Amino acid sequence: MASLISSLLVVSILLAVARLSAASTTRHYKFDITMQKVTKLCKSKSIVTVNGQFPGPRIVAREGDRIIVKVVNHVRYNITMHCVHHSVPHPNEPDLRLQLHRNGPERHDVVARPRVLVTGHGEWFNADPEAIISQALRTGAGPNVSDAFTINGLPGPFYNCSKKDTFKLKVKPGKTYLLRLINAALNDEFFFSIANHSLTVVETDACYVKPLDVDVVLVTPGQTTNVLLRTASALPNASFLLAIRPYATGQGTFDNTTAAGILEYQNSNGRSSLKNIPLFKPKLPALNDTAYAANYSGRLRRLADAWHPVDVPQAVDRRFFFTVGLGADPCPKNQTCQGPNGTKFAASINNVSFTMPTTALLQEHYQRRSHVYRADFPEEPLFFYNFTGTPPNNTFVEHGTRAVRLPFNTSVEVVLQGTSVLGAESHPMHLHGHNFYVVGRGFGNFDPVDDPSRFNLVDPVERNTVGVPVGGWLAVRFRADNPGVWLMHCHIDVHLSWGLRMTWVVDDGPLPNQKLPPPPSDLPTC
Ligand SMILES: *[C@@H]1O[C@H](CO)[C@@H](O)[C@H](O)[C@H]1NC(C)=O
Ligand SMILES: *[C@@H]1O[C@H](CO)[C@@H](O)[C@H](O)[C@H]1NC(C)=O
Ligand SMILES: *[C@@H]1O[C@H](CO)[C@@H](O)[C@H](O)[C@H]1NC(C)=O
Ligand SMILES: *[C@@H]1O[C@H](CO)[C@@H](O)[C@H](O)[C@H]1NC(C)=O
Ligand SMILES: *[C@@H]1O[C@H](CO)[C@@H](O)[C@H](O)[C@H]1NC(C)=O
Ligand SMILES: *[C@@H]1O[C@H](CO)[C@@H](O)[C@H](O)[C@H]1NC(C)=O
Ligand SMILES: *[C@@H]1O[C@H](CO)[C@@H](O)[C@H](O)[C@H]1NC(C)=O
Ligand SMILES: *[C@@H]1O[C@H](CO)[C@@H](O)[C@H](O)[C@H]1NC(C)=O
Ligand SMILES: *[C@@H]1O[C@H](CO)[C@@H](O)[C@H](O)[C@H]1NC(C)=O
Ligand SMILES: *[C@@H]1O[C@H](CO)[C@@H](O)[C@H](O)[C@H]1NC(C)=O
Ligand SMILES: *[C@@H]1O[C@H](CO)[C@@H](O)[C@H](O)[C@H]1NC(C)=O
Ligand SMILES: *[C@@H]1O[C@H](CO)[C@@H](O)[C@H](O)[C@H]1NC(C)=O
Ligand SMILES: [Cu+2]
Repeated sequence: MASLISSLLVVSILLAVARLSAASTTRHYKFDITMQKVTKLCKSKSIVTVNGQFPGPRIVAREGDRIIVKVVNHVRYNITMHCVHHSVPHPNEPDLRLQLHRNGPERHDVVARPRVLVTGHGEWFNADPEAIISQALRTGAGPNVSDAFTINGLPGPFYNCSKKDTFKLKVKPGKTYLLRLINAALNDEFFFSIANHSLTVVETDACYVKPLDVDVVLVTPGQTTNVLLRTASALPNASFLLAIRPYATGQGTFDNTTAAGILEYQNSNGRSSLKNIPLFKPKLPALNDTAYAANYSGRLRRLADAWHPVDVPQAVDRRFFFTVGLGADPCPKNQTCQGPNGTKFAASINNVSFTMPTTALLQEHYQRRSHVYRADFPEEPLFFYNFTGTPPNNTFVEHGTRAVRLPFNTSVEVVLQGTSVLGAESHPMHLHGHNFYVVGRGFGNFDPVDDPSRFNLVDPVERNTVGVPVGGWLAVRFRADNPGVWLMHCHIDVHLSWGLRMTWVVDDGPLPNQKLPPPPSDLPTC
């Protein structure tokens, strides 16, 4: 099976869901998976593409639509299709207008029809990413880092041979734009900023937040963020760089380069004012600016009012305490390993490194044949230590396909505790099938006595991917109201490959619409 890495790298399909109720339609797409020669950073190589495009094509649909995609794989790899699914509020959506209108008269006049601009951020590898991941899994070391970052597939002026490969965001003065930021990178969290322009965060992972004015946005792999960009009232005789560079917390080497695009003002005739001169650069936080990251994340609050009711579980049925972090596997006898101290890197939750079964968990669950997983995932670590202090001298992980089974509608609290085993690191944890509310966060070890009293149960940010602070913890709550089998995992692809994932099995509810639908009748049998 082709690893997630290459498919994620090149097949970033943008699914724009406009949330406007209208008669539903069926939309047909055909995807041909082909190799395509691409030249970047003075080097050419063949990459896996959808319909020859990099970044991949966009599917546009409205909520309630039926999308049928016919995928034909013409390449020699097995492919995992991964849809970077994100919702873009329709410009006429009453909800969006309402939110913006209530943000004061200054914003009132300009946002009747914000233009939606999508910027996907990713990495570029000169080498074949398949070769990189398989080398890493073989040697047990960290994978080679990327050679560049990209904005909508373009690295920009700070890289060799890339001046013409620069993303241009063309805007007009005196307008408000909705910028959709998508981190489609494998292994990098990004700071994003635009010179001389502040941004207003209005939505994270398709959930509204209280408008937050910032100069720099932090987006982890798997996260999406909508920001409003207000352009200067008059045509400035200047251009402005927009840039991404990583927020890096791990101990290994990382790609510390900067991808940039240009915010280019145009007059009403569509002509640029003065070509790129002068060009202002944004100020980005230091690569390890954890204080900024914590402050930014801590300020996000869900929009909570009569129009946007918050449904944070106030009472909790099941509490879980999960350690998330790195670990090691012994080196196989006949191999030489290049991981920590001659071992192989691994990663785990509660010291269980997830083994992906070869048969589909959802299918096994539906057919009530649970022999591929055990519903005994530990509710807490088997032994407690100073998680953010000196790590234990045995860093080996266990392996297993273990799940937590939850009755329908269970209200769940999970404390995710980062560990310092083989280096503390920020882990952007992603839950499938549900959103969660981020009710608490902090540095050091979670204190079960004092910390819960400070939980925000009023307007915590709601999302589906959130960074566990480096050397710290995070508390989330969600209601298990979506029957099925759902992975929760770190969205750093290398950590995911090393096993930093587990599964929730959510049982059916009593009502007909609370049951897992059967698989399609034409599902191939194995
Ligand atoms: C692709 O998947 C099929 C079926 O699981 C398997 O037989 C085949 O070896 C895989 N091919 C590659 C190149 O991994
Ligand atoms: C990874 O980097 C090392 C050191 O630069 C290099 O020798 C190796 O060939 C690279 N691996 C791949 C798969 O490109
Ligand atoms: C970029 O080009 C310069 C000058 O040709 C060269 O010295 C440098 O090694 C190149 N950098 C990369 C990353 O290829
Ligand atoms: C952009 O900001 C810099 C300082 O960060 C300032 O010197 C410059 O005048 C600004 N340019 C414009 C066109 O606003
Ligand atoms: C830009 O230059 C034009 C022509 O030189 C001038 O009329 C205009 O006022 C300048 N705009 C700003 C914002 O300085
Ligand atoms: C990036 O890393 C290289 C190599 O480790 C180092 O020489 C360089 O100074 C770093 N650049 C920045 C901006 O940190
Ligand atoms: C961040 O990196 C700088 C330069 O490498 C270093 O001096 C500083 O101590 C680091 N800060 C943190 C919080 O790790
Ligand atoms: C963020 O920083 C500001 C200014 O330093 C401070 O007032 C605020 O309390 C901080 N917020 C959080 C959540 O850390
Ligand atoms: C090492 O041993 C394992 C199991 O004993 C075997 O599957 C594998 O092919 C061997 N690898 C090498 C490089 O000999
Ligand atoms: C590396 O392994 C050796 C032998 O198992 C052990 O004595 C040593 O303490 C280990 N070093 C580290 C840094 O873990
Ligand atoms: C855990 O380790 C950290 C870092 O060494 C230390 O500051 C903290 O006091 C320790 N906590 C406990 C409970 O021992
Ligand atoms: C590992 O830790 C245990 C308990 O903390 C201690 O008893 C043992 O001596 C340590 N072993 C080594 C090799 O440091
Ligand atoms: Cu991680």
